Amino acid sequence: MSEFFKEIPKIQYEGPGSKNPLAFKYYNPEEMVGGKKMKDHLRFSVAYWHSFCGAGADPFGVGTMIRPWDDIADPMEKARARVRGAFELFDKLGIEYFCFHDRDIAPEADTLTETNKRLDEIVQLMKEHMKATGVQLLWGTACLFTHPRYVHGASTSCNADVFAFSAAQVKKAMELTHELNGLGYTFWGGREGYDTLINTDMKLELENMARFLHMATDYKKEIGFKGQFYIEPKPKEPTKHQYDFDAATIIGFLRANGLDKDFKLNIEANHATLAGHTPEHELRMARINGLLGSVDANEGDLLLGWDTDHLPTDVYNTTLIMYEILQAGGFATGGLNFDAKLRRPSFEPVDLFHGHIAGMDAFAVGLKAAHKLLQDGPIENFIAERYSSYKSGVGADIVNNKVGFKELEQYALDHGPIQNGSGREEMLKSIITQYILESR
Ligand code: XLS
Ligand code: CA
Ligand code: CA
Repeated sequence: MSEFFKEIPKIQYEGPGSKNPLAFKYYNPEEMVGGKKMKDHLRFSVAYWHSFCGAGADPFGVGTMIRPWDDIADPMEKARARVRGAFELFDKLGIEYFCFHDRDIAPEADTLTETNKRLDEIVQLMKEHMKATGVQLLWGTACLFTHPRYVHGASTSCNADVFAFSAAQVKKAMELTHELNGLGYTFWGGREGYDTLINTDMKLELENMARFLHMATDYKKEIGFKGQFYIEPKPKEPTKHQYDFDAATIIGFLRANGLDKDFKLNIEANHATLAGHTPEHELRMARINGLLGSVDANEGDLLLGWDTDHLPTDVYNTTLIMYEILQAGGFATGGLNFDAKLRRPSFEPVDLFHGHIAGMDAFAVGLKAAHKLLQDGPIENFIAERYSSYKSGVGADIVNNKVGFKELEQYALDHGPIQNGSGREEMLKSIITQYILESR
């Protein structure tokens, strides 16, 4: 199956001693970690948009990426070639899931009818490849942000015609996802936000966003789509203020609008840092609220203030991400979707492989370290001890709701000086470093 990436062999696990850049050093798909195969813990997915469509353009220059289908002029012929190229890459990397936006897989035509026809054709082609390879769709989504009609947003647009068109587009994208047995469907609020409040009816926009999600939930039931709905937080970019700012904001929004039973969160690492949080903060917030669904596995560049979507290589991050995933009991429908792109100067096809190998190895290290940390329990034991004052005495009375301000005042009056213990952050970080280095 070497049509496009002819020079690239199937990527094998060669172990930490290998010097072969086109081999895994740590990701060993069949290796058992805590009774489960590494590949089943990690559930890697490729993002169609970055890997097969993104050209590497930036505000100062045109695209640089060289892709094997570049010379194909006809847009539908190119779309078909991309499908074949995508499945070749999945096979060579041993990746079993992928994600796409409707517009990634088939170019928009002049009319909605013609656009949908194009989508149907590509989806049939994908279906054949999925059947032949066993690769699954982790989630589908609709691109409600590229076309100029979405200049003011989609479900939060000031223009009702745009709301209607967005509904039509999401309806079709849900049908396609259903047709492909997608495990999930993601709502990322592309331009659902605002640039300035002096031209914005924030109340109506938020109400319309909730209406839109209710319509989607109704339609999901109507067509019998059993996949998981996700909302993906992001604080800014493209609009200055995105309504789905962060996990806490979305959880509040879902609950306020009676939608929390129908959605989980898709947490993207780079979006977390844009919101002023760590990825593990966002995952923890979702987890403790029972809403952790899936992960867009990438990382930002902390020296830059925008969504750089790097392939993840920081093993400290991957460890803390996997720590949250394992504590949530692992992925149910979700996975680690590499919503990540190559740097503009990394423009050769082989870089797609180097980038994914780097991300997969980094998550393999993170998985093993996180698993061992949870097995041995140095962090959980420390936390349990740190909060042990709530296990008995006045602490137990507080958490069992047995006391109020008057009883607590009496307690404070009756007791001597307060003694606190150290938080031991440095000691704990040193333990994590040790686990990362030793768990390889
Ligand atoms: C953009 C988002 C987007 C979603 C899917 O920043 O990450 O790619 O994941 O629409
Ligand atoms: Ca994303
Ligand atoms: Ca991003």
